[in-house]
Formats: sequence, C-alpha cells, structure tokens
Amino acid sequence: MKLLLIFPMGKGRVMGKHSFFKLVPLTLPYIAALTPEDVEVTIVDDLVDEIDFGADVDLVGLTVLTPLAPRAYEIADRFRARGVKVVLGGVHVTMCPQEAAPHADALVLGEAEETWPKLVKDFKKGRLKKYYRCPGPPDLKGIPVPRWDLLKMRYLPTYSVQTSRGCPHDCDFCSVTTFFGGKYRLRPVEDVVNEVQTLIESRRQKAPLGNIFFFNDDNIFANPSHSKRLFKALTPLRIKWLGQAPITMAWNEELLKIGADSGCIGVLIGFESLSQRNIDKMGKRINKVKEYEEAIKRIHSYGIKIMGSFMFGLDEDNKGAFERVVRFMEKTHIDVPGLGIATPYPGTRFYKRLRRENRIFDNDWANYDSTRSVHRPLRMSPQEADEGLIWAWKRTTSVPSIFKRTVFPSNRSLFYFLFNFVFRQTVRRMF
Ligand code: B12
Ligand code: SF4
Repeated sequence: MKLLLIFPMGKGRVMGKHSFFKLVPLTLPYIAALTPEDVEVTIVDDLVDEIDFGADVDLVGLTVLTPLAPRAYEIADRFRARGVKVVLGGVHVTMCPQEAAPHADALVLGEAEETWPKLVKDFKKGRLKKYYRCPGPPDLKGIPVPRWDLLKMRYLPTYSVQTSRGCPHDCDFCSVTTFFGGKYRLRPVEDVVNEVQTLIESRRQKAPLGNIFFFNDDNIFANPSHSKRLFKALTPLRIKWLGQAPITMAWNEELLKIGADSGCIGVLIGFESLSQRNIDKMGKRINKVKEYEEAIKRIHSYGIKIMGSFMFGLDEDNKGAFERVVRFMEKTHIDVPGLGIATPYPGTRFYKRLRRENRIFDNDWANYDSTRSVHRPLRMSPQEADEGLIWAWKRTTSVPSIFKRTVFPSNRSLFYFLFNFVFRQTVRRMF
C-alpha cells in the first residue's frame, strides 16, 4: 500500500514560500511513524515541494489547520477526482467536520494515536469508514519518534520535539484546550531524552546547527516539578532550546535557573495585550499586565530571550494600542516581536461570541492567519486595525527599533541581533 501525506500551504501571508522561517512540520512525520511498517509512506510539503497529482498512490492524508483549509480541500478534490481515497485530519477538520466531509473519504477527528492505525487496517480491507473519532486523550507514554527520514530538509536547521500536550488554561481565543481537552498530558522524561538523543545522533545528515531544538508544546513550564525533572535530564545533552511558556514562569526562579542551565535560550510568551480588561475578557487569568515589566526583567536575567506575542483588534483596543505595544517592546527589550490581529478560530469561545455578535465579516479561511482582520473590532475599523498592524510590524523591525530592543540592554546577544535582521526580511516580504 502506498500512502502520500501532504502538508498544504496557506494561501495567506503567514509562512508562505517567501518565509525564511520554515519550521519542520512535525505532524506528518509523526503520522508516518504511527503508520504500520508495511505501508510505503511519502511526505510532501506544499510549501517546499511540488505536488504530483498523478502520483501512483492508494491513499492520501492531509493535515488541516484553519488557514490551510481552502488549499487542503482543493488538493483533496483533485486526488478524489481521479478516484484516490483521501483522509483529512487536524484541528480545523475536528472543529468543522461537516464542512470538511464533502472533500474527504474519511475524517480523523481529534488525536490520531488510536484511530489512524485502525483506519489504515480498514482501508486495506476495503472497509474505510467516514468518521474516526478519538475515543479519549491518548497516553503519551511510548509514542514513536517522528519519521524525519521522510523529510527533505529544506527547513530551518532545528529539530522539533513535543514533550507534552494541552494546557491547564483555557483562553477564549485558543484552540488548544477545546482540541486536546482540559488535561495537561506529559510524555515520560526518558522518552523525551531518548528522542532528543536519537535526533542529535542523526544530526550530520539533517541539521548543521543540529543542537537547536524547538519544543513545540503549548506550555512547557505548565507543570513545574515535571519541567524541572525534564530540564535536569536534558542538561547533560548540551542542547540549546526554545519553547512556549506562560509569563508566570518568571516567578519560579529555581525553574528559570534549571531551564537556563539546560540550554533554554528563548521562550515565546503570549502577553496578548497591555489592557487588563482585554486580558480578563479572554480569560487569561495568569496574565497580569502590571507585572509584565518585572517578569521580563527576571526572565532576561537568566539569559533567556523573549519572543513577545501581542494581538490587536480586541474589544478594548483603540488606534493607540499599536504604538503602546511598540513602545513597551522597546522599553522592555523584547528580543523578537510577535504581532497579529486577534483571529476567531472555529470552535473557540472567541469565535462563538463574535458570531453571536454578528461581527465576523470574512469567511474565507485562507485569511485566518492573524495578518488581517476577519471581524469588526469595537473601537476601530478593520482597515485601521490592518494598517496599525502593518505599521507596528514595520516599526518593531526597523533598524532603530532592533537596536533599542537588542543592542542597548545589558542582556544583549549577537545571535538575537542578527536574527532580528533575518526576521525583518521575512516581515518586509509579508507586508
Ligand atoms: C508548533 C506549532 C506551530 C509551528 C509549526 C507549524 C507547522 N508547520 O508544523 C509554527 C510556529 C510555524 C506555527 C504556525 C502557525 N500556527 Co501553529 N501551532 C503549533 C503547535 C504549538 C503544535 C503543532 C504540532 O506540531 N503538533 C504536533 C503534532 C504531532 O500533532 P498535531 O499536529 O496536533 O496532530 C495530531 C492530531 O491533530 C492529528 N492530526 C493532525 N493532522 C492530521 C492529519 C491526518 C491525515 C491524520 C490521520 C491525523 C492528523 O494527529 C496528530 C496526533 O494525534 C499547535 C498547538 C497544538 N498543540 O496543536 C499550534 C496550532 C496548530 N497553530 C495554530 C495557528 C493558528 C498557527 C498559525 C496560523 C499562527 C499564525 N497566525 O501565524 C500559523 C500557521 C502556519 C502554517 N501555515 O502552518 C493553531 C491552529 C488553530 C486552527 N484552528 O487551525 C494551533 C492549534 C494553536 C492555537 N493556539 O490555537 N504553529
Ligand atoms: S495559556 Fe496559551 S496555550 Fe494555554 S489556553 Fe491560553 S493561549 Fe492557549
């Protein structure tokens, strides 16, 4: 049996072909690793490869995030037109099964650890069903190492590893808790260390900067005692790593030290807004705007850099929000800016509220990549929000701003200074 797994490319601005920041898409190498060994698997990433629509394959599988949905459906329809069976899976399909159903022979809803091997078995017997629903959150002990060998490495030379799933919080705009359930699940420390070791050993073929890892958990600091054990176990491997973390990591100095000693060089933190009313409305209880500055100082004092993520177009945002965030980033020396328009992803409470309030005006999923408004903000027009975002991106990636953020602070780093210039190129190509 021949299986073709495809990662569709977004039609919007984010992560398009122009981006220098092509991160390895972990999902499909992981699905390949869950696939029975007798199946011949090929992975094609629409972002870096050409799709051969005439390929000799028995089954096609596509992973679908919201902004990728229109392209995913287009690809699915073309394969189905010549009689090839197509399976769709991922967050968007799980949130919008009825929309996805006409484009697929089977839908994998939720996590796939149990359903995917069953689906492949059914397919081989000619008994493919339409829906495969995850029966409950799978145990992450013993999950396989993604099939990196199937990727043509045209990505940033870093490795991605997942050490946990889910998040104990439930912010209204975020799909994570709706998709993974409220329970924060961990992989055993030994499994993660083994996976990291395996990847380090294979680095010569795959990654010249081989020891930089991106832990793509939603919240790698969510369970402090586990995080400490994990970081201590990673320390002897002498890797450098990046991950996503909540602002509250700043208040656990022991964890900061152990994290930094284990090679943590940067974290992506969702500050989201400088308005506490916005934060309260989205239910991100861990964020206290008045504590941001002190928290940033503490994290920086351990040599950990920060990608600061902010969104605009929230209910309390007026046209001044853009400048306030830019000034804040310069004042607090945020090392890498992360800016977007608040986007109502299907299935989230934010989406449901905006629908109820009849404020969503753009239903083209391709535009749901946070680079433009798809809803009407309350205190500015969508156009003002979009222009403000572009201004803020240009301003934070301007040469004076890069200097202010990365050269003058005591915690300066040549790596982040140079990184900002490469990042600037990507932003300039996007807007
Ligand atoms: C790492 C990550 C990224 C990375 C890498 C993305 C990539 N190319 O792989 C970067 C930073 C580039 C990124 C970018 C974006 N991301 Co992102 N990202 C994640 C994150 C944290 C982990 C994804 C991951 O690698 N998981 C590990 C793999 C192994 O698991 P998985 O994908 O969840 O797949 C499982 C199931 O879903 C299922 N499955 C999935 N697909 C398929 C397909 C088949 C055939 C089958 C059988 C099963 C199956 O099986 C897997 C095992 O159970 C998730 C949050 C999360 N925890 O899911 C957000 C998440 C996926 N991202 C999200 C978003 C919105 C984006 C952006 C649009 C953000 C933006 N505005 O820039 C862009 C889109 C870029 C793009 N074109 O790909 C949203 C998606 C919401 C939605 N409704 O689509 C998520 C859920 C985060 C959130 N807070 O809501 N992201
Ligand atoms: S803390 Fe982050 S990952 Fe967790 S629910 Fe909120 S936005 Fe999502």
